[in-house]
Formats: sequence, C-alpha cells, structure tokens
Amino acid sequence: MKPSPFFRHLTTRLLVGLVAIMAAGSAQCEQPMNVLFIVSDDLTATALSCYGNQRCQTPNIDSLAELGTRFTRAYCQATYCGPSRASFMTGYYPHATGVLGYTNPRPQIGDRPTWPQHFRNNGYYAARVSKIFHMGVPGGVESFADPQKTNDWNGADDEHSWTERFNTPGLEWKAPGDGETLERNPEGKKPVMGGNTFVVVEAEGDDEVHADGKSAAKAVELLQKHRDKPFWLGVGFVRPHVPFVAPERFFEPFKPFDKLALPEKVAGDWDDIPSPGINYKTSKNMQMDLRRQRKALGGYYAAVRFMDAQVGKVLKALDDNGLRDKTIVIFTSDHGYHLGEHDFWAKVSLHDESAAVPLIISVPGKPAAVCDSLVELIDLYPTLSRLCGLPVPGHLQGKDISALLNDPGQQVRQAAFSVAPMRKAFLLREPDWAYIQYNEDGSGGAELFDMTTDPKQYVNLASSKEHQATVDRFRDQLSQRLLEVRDNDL
Ligand SMILES: [Ca+2]
Repeated sequence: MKPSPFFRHLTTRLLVGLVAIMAAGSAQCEQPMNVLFIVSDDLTATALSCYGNQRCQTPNIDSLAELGTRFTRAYCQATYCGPSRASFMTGYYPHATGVLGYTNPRPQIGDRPTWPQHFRNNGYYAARVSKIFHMGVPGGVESFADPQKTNDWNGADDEHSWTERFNTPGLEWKAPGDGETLERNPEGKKPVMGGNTFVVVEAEGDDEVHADGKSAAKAVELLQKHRDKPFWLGVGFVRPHVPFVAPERFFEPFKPFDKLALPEKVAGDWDDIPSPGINYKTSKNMQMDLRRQRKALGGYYAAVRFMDAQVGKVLKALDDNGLRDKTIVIFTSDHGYHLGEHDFWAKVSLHDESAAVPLIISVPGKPAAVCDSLVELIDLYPTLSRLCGLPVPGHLQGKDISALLNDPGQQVRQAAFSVAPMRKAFLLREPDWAYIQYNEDGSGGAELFDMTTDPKQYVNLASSKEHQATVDRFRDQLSQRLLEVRDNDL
C-alpha cells in the first residue's frame, strides 16, 4: 500500500524539521572559537613574574599563565619589530619574504591571506587595536594625538587583514610628569625627548592618558560589541617599548631605583664576543652610569606593570561578557630585550634575553601546563587555524603546535631559528646549545654557548677546538635551514 499524500507530506515535513534541528545543534556545537591575540612591544620574558622575575610582579599575565600553556622556549623570528611582526602575521620567515626592515609585507605575499585575514575570509570579524604590524613608537603614537592625523598613520599595517582597525593616541614622552632622558645625557642637560631613546616619565593622571590605557578601553568595548559572533581580535600594547612612561603609581614598587639589582658585570665579558655581537645599545655607548642603568631598569619594570594592568582589563572583559570558554587567548611579545646583561640594552642581539619571547596560549577546556618544547612565533598562524577548525594554508612555514596543548611533553622541532638582519646575524637555538653566526658564510664570526652550564651566555665556545665539531654541525645546519626557508611559493 502506498502512503497517502498527507502521510508523505507529514514525513517530508518531519524529515526537514529533523535536519534543521540537527543542523542547528551541530552549528551550536561547532561555534568556532574566538581568538584574542595580545602582543606587547619589546617585552622580555625575564621581566615577568610567571617567568621567574622576583622583582617585577605581573599578576594579570600570571593569571593567564595559570590557565593556559606557558612556553619556556618560544623564539621570535627576528629580534626587532618590523620583520618579527611581518613574519608571524604572514606565516613566512623574514628570509622568505625578504621583509627585513620596517615595511608592509603585502607586496611580497600578493593575495595570500595574513593570519587575521584568513580568519576574516572564513567569516570572522577581524580587528586590531593599536600596533600589530610594525608601527613607529613613540613617533606613530604621538602623531595619533593630533586628531587631524588619526587616520593617516597606520605604520606598516596591512588594511586587507582587517574588518576594522583602531589606532590609539598617546602623549608618550610629552606626558606631563617627572621625566628624565637617560641615554647619551651624562651632563643631565638634555630635555626629555622623543625617538628611540631611553627616557623615563613618571606621568601625572590616569591610565587613559596613554595609548595602552586607551587600547585596553577600546578592546573592552569591542569584546562586548562582538561577543555573539566569531572574532579575531588583536590588541597591541606599545609598552614597555621606550619611552618608559606610565602613571606614577606604577613606579612606586621599584623605588628607590638605587636599590634595584643590575645583572652581574663580568670582567672581560666582551673579549670573546665578535664585534657585530656587541649590541647596538650598551651602557658604554649610551653613556649611562650605574644610577641611570638602575633607573632604566625601574622605568622598564614600571612600563611592564602598567602594560600588565591593561592586560588585566581585557581579560576581565572576557569574563564579564561570558567569553572565557569561547575564546583562545594568546599573550606574547614581538621579541625580547636586554636589561643590562653584558651591559647590553634593548633588542637586536640574538642572546636569549632578546631572541626568546614570553608565550602563553590559553585554550578553553585544555589543562594548564608548562611546555619546554622549542616553538616559534611563526607557529601561531597554523596552530590557531587548526584549533579553530579552519583549513591550514599549505604555504605556511611554521608548524601546527596544537598537539603540545594536549601533551606538553612532546618536542616539535630540533632547533628554533631567529635572525637579526641588520647585523646579518642568525641564531639556531637547541635545548642545550645556542649558536649565533654573523654573515651567511660565517665570516663575521660566531658564538656558541652551552646553555646547560652557561645559561647567561658568558663563555663563547666557538673558537674552542674541543667544540669545533659542534660549530661545524651548526654551520651546515644553518645553511640547510636558509635553503629550506628560501624554498617557498613566493
Ligand atoms: Ca618591538
């Protein structure tokens, strides 16, 4: 007997209804995770309490580390802003794109999507607040303070990456308060000044006098506004990049500055470092006496504390909007920073203080962990694509490290790779060894450190006969690594 038309109609309606319910249920289950990417500027992991700093407490970043996976051996791909950011945003190494300076990588990558653009192409709202690609600090931030220029100054930003982008102005070194120029100012006669120079300003007023305070407020607003649909939100904090400016209360924990302990000074420390390995900023060429060095350290720490407080506001907004269990949170920096080790200051160096970065990834539902595998910032793009269920573009040069979030005991690579193009310098970092080479053919010299016995990198073993085989192995490995990096689809 054939079913009656009414019965057939009913069956069809039921089936359609059932399919709709299943589809809705599955859409609900597979609601993609949001991405909140927080990147600080010029932040060394050694300044964070969750990475062992006893003096500079960073409770908000620590709270994220307590929930997520904290990576102890994460490395940037270049030790200054421009090429580092271009690398992790595009998924290519600096020597693949040739973006070794401070430019937008779009001409090199053509129509290949950047990390947030890939998410945008897959239905995400993608936005940045402040500095994600390279942007001058303090120059760019200052120019935003002029309302006429707010939309004119996007640095080396890539507009195709974003649904929306927001620049945040700040007074930087011009902020009213107690300021001092520390660098190349031995007579104390220079005024407080702008540019890439060591200036400390204990500022009057509240957090929102400053770009990072405004960035946190904008991020809080965006999290609330976009909480119902998938988002990739990049929040760039410009501190602790110079100038070391923050509301004055953030300086209090570090006073008197004269009581701050500087890194150990070792006689003859520079004698075994090849000349391109002496950093571009040193206590000597910056003409900073011990008082100024200690104040620079205190100023940096105050800037870190201030940035940490802004991170806290953004994390609180996740909780306030019920987003914590729907959002993967990443905290990192574009590279590290020297705070007086070897009498070096700032970035560019390929020693660990400068080439290593803090990296915390918090994924809802995954256990808190500490992971010692060597990882690279270039791994973020493929890893977050995987974690959010998006296709992982085949041309990306980083690794999907998502397995480490389930099993932090795994190792994903033998050596991390970083470069300082302005020095023609290269780093291969293994768990037990750090190898630094100047010039591709090694003609500028090399440094080899046994990181198990000499983690502060005081004894360069590159010229020792005993370690010649290790140096030879690294030199070959570096040539091979550069070949691999240059073998790409660009
Ligand atoms: Ca930077």
